[in-house]
Amino acid sequence: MFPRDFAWGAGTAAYQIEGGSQADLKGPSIWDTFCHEKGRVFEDQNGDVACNSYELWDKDLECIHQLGLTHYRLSFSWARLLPDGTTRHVNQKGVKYYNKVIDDLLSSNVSPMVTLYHFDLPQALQDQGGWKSPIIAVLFDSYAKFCFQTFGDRVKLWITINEPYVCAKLGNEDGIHAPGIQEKGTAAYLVGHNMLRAHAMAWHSYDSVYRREQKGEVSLAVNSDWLEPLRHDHEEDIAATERNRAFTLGWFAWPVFVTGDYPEIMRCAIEAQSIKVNYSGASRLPRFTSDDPVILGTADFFALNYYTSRKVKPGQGVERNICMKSDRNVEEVLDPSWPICGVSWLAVMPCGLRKLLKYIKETFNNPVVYVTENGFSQVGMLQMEDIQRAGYYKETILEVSKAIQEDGVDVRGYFAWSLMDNFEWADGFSVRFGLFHVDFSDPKLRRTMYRSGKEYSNIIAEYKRNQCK
Ligand code: PNW
Repeated sequence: MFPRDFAWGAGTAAYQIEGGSQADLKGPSIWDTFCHEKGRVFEDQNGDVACNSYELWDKDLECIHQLGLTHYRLSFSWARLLPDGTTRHVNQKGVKYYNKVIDDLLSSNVSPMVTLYHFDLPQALQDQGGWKSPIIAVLFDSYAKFCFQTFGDRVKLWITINEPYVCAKLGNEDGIHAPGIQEKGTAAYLVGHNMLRAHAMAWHSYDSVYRREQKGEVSLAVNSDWLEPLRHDHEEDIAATERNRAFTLGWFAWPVFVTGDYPEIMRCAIEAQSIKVNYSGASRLPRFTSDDPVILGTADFFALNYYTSRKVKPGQGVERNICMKSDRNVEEVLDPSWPICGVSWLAVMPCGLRKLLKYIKETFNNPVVYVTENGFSQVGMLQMEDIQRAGYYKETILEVSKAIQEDGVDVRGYFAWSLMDNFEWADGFSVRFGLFHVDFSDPKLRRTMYRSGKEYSNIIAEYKRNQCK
């Protein structure tokens, strides 16, 4: 059972679906650049066309209607709206495009949730240092204010930044996402820091300038696996789990929801490692100063992206170089009984989501929660009758209802990832997360509902029937 006005959604991100990468004055983003470098993405694929939602938005809207969604989560392409990243030049065609999307949604009773930043920094800003440069917070705030001003009369749910953890680590430590930087043990912390500063500035702008009139809500979307000790009675495994939580969910949620600063466990681990390897530079995990915006309290709800679960034990601690891996010093283990769905990292544990929701309630002072992403992928042979994925959705959504009913977690919505198959970052089109199949070999990019999509639409329809009673 789900509460009244529960949000039933599905999500997408601009670079993953839109295409139109050079249409109508759009500026390039770091993902445009990254994909066109050899060897970055599976088979050197790119998002130049993707699902071509820039031209085929009508088709997306049909999918949304077919599912019966009450909410749709999309992201704005910063460089489509502001080609050089600044408000000096506004691309009116971009404004027109998102206006149409929003208006079409609202006229069919679907509420938009808009993410301002989903991995695609304007290249012009990367050229000036990107997220490593402190000035980015001011530029992001200008972009955010522009969006609140232009679309906030109709958009009431905002996500500033999607998955700062993934941006910081995959983009700047591992180098497997754009901008492809591998400055181990330093850049990711700096990027994360500036993302928190940028998020907080935008939240404060909304709070002081727009909230009273627009009456919306603003948060950032954090991703987290459910983590538990490999051996529940082993001190080291318990400590490793705590440490792992501090370096993932805690890195961003702790400053915003608990103290305004990073988890102490995280700072201590990084400092200790710096000493151990005689690192002489300044503190690698930056400090917030009185010049920074206040971070604590800058979220009107908790936006959680959940995919999978891990068991945790201490790492080997043998790395001699500065890197996040040695700071964190944990090893993640998969329970062999958890089925893998599609990509190798996605071990399915529906009850992990329930446990994580309960943990969030207890750790972050019982916030309003939206599950802003959850999903399962397909790789290899196409399966339209994806019974397994359909089953996972059903089970996972049941776990969300238990979190609400039995654990008292204040969950207000669930967004499946993703509305349709799309450009899955470094995996290109080889990994399919859609509730709709997209035929990328067909010039019309036909969308067809999977069995899992039918399952989800049935769940939503049943909910709506119960509401009417
Ligand atoms: C999320 N990982 O990213 C993103 O928000 C989506 O854009 C993406 O399509 C979706 O999850 C599925 O991957 C992630 O390596 C990227 O653990 C990578 C990981 C997790 C989430």
